[in-house]
Amino acid sequence: RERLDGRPWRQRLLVVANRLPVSAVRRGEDSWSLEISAGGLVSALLGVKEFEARWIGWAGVNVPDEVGQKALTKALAEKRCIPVFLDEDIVHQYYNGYCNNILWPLFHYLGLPQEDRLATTRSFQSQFAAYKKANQMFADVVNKHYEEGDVVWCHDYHLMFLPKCLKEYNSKMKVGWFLHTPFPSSEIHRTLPSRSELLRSVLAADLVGFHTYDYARHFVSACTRILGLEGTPEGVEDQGRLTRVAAFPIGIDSDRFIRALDAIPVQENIRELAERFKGRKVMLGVDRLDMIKGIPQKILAFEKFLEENPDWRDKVVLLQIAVPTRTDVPEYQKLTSQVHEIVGRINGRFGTLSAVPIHHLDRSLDFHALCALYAITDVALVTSLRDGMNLVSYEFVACQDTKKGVLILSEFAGAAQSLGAGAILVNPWNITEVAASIAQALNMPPDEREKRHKHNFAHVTSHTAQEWAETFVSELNDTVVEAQLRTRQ
Ligand code: ADQ
Repeated sequence: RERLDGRPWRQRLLVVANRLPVSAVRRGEDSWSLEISAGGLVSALLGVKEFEARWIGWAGVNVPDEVGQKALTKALAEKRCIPVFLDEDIVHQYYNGYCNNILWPLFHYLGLPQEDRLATTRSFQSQFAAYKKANQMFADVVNKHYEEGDVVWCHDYHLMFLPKCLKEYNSKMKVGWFLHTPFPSSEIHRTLPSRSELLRSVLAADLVGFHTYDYARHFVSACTRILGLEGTPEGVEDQGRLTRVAAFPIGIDSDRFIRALDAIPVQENIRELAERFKGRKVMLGVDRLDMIKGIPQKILAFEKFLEENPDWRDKVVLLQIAVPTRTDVPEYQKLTSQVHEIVGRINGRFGTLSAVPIHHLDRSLDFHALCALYAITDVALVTSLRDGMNLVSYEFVACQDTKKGVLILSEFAGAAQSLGAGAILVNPWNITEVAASIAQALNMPPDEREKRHKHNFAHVTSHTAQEWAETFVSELNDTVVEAQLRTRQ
């Protein structure tokens, strides 16, 4: 689209997500330093240049005083970010509680926490109340900054209550909602005490998007079975109003990764790593340290492989890079010690004075270091127990055009539906199967590796983050226009 004066017309896109794509550190009473932070959604939207995007979200810090809030708002404005200020109690109940203790595990098929199984428990009710309150606070900020013609794109399980709040303010607002996690089978969603309220609220959006058709289908089934509404090929219908439901598989900014491989620091890093691991095949895992990523299962499978293949013991190394997340949650602390214990045991068992089979790092890597690691890897291991999509698998493929390494990928990651033909698909719970697939990957002849890589590379470079966002927003625009036409008829 163009303006009358020939300049490109960029529609304003209000991206609403729990976290802003920056980390804020307070330097003084009225001064802040800001840094762009990593994460799936951030990586995806960084590549979108079509819209004039503004982010609305929580800055991840508690700022109780007005001076601090004003200064932070001003600093963020330069990065086109608008903060939602949440106090500590709300964050505890809404974010740590309802979002991460209830919705996150449930949507990944890990069930509800034991003490919250009964809808009547006080903690559940107060967490849900805080969730609604926080969503209302997001809605207030969106409403304040909304201008006619804007598109509002709400993200993820943190903000399922937001579409309803926004439409109550302004029924003409174009509202889309996208879920980055899986949407589970309706049988799982049924166990959630607030199941109906959340579904009804999401249905207030004009367009509801998921990574895969399966998740979209599960959502429609939940609406038909739990709410008794009608599911159509287009979406869900409620008394003549249609909410469009569809799959929009996310991608990455593949050019950014491909270009980075030519950068001098990456080239130097590649040379160093190649020298360090000379004579050994490199296997790589890059995950947030979360139970859904199946890290203990992956390491146990690697142990089984070493057990069964003594000839490979000094010829292969597994590099597991795990970024700690939610470090204040006891379950996550338990996972960290469990992983450390298994790694220690395996290194003790199979290590020699000169080398250990597993290098495990509890930290985040910068972009260039990550690209270099992806590029020198022979086999990437993605063994999520459930994963909405999994962008690590895409990033690995983007960096492998020289090496043509093999991707071992969990069938429970959304990415299995797009990269399935090129990857070796595994059930991450079956350690014997994963161990066998490691042997298959390490012994794969070059022509088969090339064929598989070509398939994946074509997919990753053509289904990009830009395309994902543009498709979603243009469909949201069309959906609203169609609905208006239908209402007029
Ligand atoms: P995540 O669960 O965060 O995202 P993923 O899609 O793999 O999972 O994205 C992780 C991002 O963080 C990648 O861009 C990766 O490069 C980066 N990252 C991970 N570990 C890192 C490390 N050690 N150092 C540096 N960077 C690291 C959620 C859903 C996914 C979904 C995305 C996007 O859980 O299923 O694919 O959103 O929708």
